[in-house]
Amino acid sequence: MPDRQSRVTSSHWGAFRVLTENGRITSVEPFEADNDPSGIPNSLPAAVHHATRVARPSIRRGWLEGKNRARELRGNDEFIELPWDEALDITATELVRVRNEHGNQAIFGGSYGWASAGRFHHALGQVHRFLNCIGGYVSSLASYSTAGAQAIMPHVLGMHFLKLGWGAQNAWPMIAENTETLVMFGGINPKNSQVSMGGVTRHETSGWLRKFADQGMRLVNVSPQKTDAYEGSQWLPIVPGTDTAMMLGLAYTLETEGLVDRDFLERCTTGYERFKAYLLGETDGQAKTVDWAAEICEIDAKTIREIALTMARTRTLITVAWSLQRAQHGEQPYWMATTLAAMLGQIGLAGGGVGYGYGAIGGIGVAVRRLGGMTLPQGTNPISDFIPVARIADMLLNPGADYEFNGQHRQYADIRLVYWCGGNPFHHHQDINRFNRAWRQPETIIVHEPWWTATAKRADIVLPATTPYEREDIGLAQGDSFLFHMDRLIPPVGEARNDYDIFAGLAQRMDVGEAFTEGRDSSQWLHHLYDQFRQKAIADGIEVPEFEQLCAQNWVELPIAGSQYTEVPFAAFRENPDADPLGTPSGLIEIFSETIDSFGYDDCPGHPTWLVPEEWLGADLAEQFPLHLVSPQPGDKLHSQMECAISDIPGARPTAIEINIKDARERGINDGDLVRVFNDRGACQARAHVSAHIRPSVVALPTGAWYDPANDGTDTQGNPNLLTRDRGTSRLGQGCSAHTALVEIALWSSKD
Ligand SMILES: Nc1nc2c(c(=O)[nH]1)N[C@H]1C(S)=C(S)[C@@H](COP(=O)(O)OP(=O)(O)OC[C@H]3O[C@@H](n4cnc5c(=O)[nH]c(N)nc54)[C@H](O)[C@@H]3O)O[C@H]1N2
Ligand SMILES: Nc1nc2c(c(=O)[nH]1)N[C@H]1C(S)=C(S)[C@@H](COP(=O)(O)OP(=O)(O)OC[C@H]3O[C@@H](n4cnc5c(=O)[nH]c(N)nc54)[C@H](O)[C@@H]3O)O[C@H]1N2
Ligand SMILES: [Mo]
Repeated sequence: MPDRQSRVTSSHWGAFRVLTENGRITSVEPFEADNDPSGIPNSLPAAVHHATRVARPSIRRGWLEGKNRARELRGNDEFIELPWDEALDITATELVRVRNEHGNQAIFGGSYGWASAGRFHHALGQVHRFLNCIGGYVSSLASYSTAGAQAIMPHVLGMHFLKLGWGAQNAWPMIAENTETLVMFGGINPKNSQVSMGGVTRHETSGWLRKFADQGMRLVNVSPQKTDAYEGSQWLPIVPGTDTAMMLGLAYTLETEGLVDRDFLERCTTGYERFKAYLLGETDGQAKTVDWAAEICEIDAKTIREIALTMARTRTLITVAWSLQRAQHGEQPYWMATTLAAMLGQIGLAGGGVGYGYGAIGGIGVAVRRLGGMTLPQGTNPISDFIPVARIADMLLNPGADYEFNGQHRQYADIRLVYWCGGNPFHHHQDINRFNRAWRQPETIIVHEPWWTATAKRADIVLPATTPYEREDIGLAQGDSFLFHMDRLIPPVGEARNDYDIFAGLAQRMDVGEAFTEGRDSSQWLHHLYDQFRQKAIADGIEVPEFEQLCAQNWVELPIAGSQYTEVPFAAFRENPDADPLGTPSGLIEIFSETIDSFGYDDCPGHPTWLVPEEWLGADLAEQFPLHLVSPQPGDKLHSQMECAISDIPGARPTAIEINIKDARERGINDGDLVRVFNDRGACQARAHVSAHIRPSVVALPTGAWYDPANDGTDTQGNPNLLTRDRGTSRLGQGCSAHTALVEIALWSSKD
């Protein structure tokens, strides 16, 4: 490795140039082809060489020596550092013990998390392949991001939500050319589009929104936060959790003012009449008038009516952020938005209809042909049991308990060993105090991590993993036209090993070495997978350089940014629904679903419905906890990644919580004050950011802090998940419902 190097690499937040000197990363620079580069990688040099890197394999003393593994000491114990061979022997022996005594169905390997970009060294692919080789594991289904949507949308539009999100949306250029009115529920926040799974090289979202504003498109931002959309947008500061009510008010206007596209409803949808009976109040005695909606969502009735009229008279695209479905009954605004778009009759027209997740990640809306990925085969899992991903604490706390999920009656497994590689559940899971109790249940917890995160600190066996800069890989993402050779830029920090090499060492000790490696080391795998990908791309008519050539060039742009991917979504279906049916039982858009209705769920009935959440500003609980907490994604990083570097910045922690001027004044809070945020579930510290850009009675505390509790359990870093609710969105989706939470805030006093 030369002393000084400058090389482009890829990451979830885009490509950037890394400068190294004497085996250390000294600085980063933007990638030349990116007009709007993310600032996230600026933390990298400090983070990669940070004191919080896990230097050596570490095993918790109480687990090694204590009675009953001293599980209650997790998080308050010391770690003993061991040589790799010894640590791997102990880990393999423990896996064999659990497998023999309890079977593979006692191993939870869902291991949710974003890990790092890079096609081969993707931690989740690695752990799943390994666990499949040793007989399987209980897995997890769907994501924290979109579990509610993933459950509801196949019933409504007949396709997997990810396929819908990536493939059946209006691309940005089509919106620019055709859309006149863009109504954004939850906004389209360029802050979030800095990242995309596997990478996003050209950050386009801000540029498109600016263009939309400049060309005079009407932009409506329906969100508790003004900053969720481009500054020129009309801001409708909605009460969180009430979008379905507002959409019903819009729908009522369309229905009662003769603005519904009957022809579209008749040809392309089923069940409108049953929904209409509800809309007009025939089934429940409550017409969903604009006044009714205004009372709930606190957007005035006149505005709702005016927007409905504009939507009907202009080419309108309704967009819905992913955040709306990370809430109790999160399936409803998703279903209702499709229903509203169907009533407008613009689904299948260029720049019209409904779209999901614009701005949530940078790859959505980009006009790029989707290529098949380059992925390590995971094998098959002999264990069919799974949980909806966000139900992990429920499972660990209630082995054997019954639960419902999307029409299935299921039971939670009895988990004895948890294996986590590439995620940080003590950052991402809701109600951390409850999660702490759940985390005490398993006999053994194994974690691979580059850093001593809150999760690593609470594990029994911690195996230090490399970061992408310490290994060679290929960068390639859906919705991105660039291909990168990601060179190994520095030697492994401390004794860190690649996840692949760790698993190969364990597999060999468990007599499945050959099955796991197939005789290849990581470099051979990389060439092998790359060659497969290249052959397939060439067969599809796309030129891709040979490995060595890519290596020499560092990166190439593939010729896949193309006009053929600006097809109008649902156009063929709209043209002839019989010839081109959707994958729903009726082949049509299901405004009423017989399937969902047959499940008999009162938290997700047969058509879109306003269901009153347990926690919202209209709840009785709001007397005690009068502020609605939203916990959006952090603008300065990806989740909890590289938090160590951010938390070193003076004043950066605890995290800033945005609070309206009026709410701050009522509590004697000034900008910059240290505050305590609390409810019945827990408490954290935060730093007040007093602002006019958030509606009164709502506060926003971004995710991403490394949970670090004081003696009384109050988190000192500002992790919102001390306060969030750990319940499924509904029995249908069982997704994460983090955005449904009421809290109170007080000035911090030393007594606290
Ligand atoms: N309150 C609230 N909570 C939320 C959300 C919310 O909106 N509100 N959003 C939820 C959502 S949508 C998500 S996606 C989750 C995100 O939650 P996570 O995906 O768990 O968050 P990350 O910080 O990305 O965790 C990835 C971890 O993998 C580690 N890692 C990186 N590279 C490697 C590697 O190569 N090998 C190994 N072994 N480890 C590696 C990183 O150091 C990091 O600790 O949070 C969820 N939590
Ligand atoms: N910089 C950065 N970008 C990221 C990530 C990151 O960690 N950092 N994480 C990525 C991941 S994993 C995901 S899943 C996506 C998530 O993408 P989203 O789910 O779209 O993002 P959030 O930031 O959770 O929420 C967006 C906005 O929704 C608003 N909101 C909350 N509740 C409601 C409501 O009830 N009604 C309305 N109308 N608005 C509401 C909030 O004000 C919030 O600012 O972001 C991705 N992008
Ligand atoms: Mo996510």
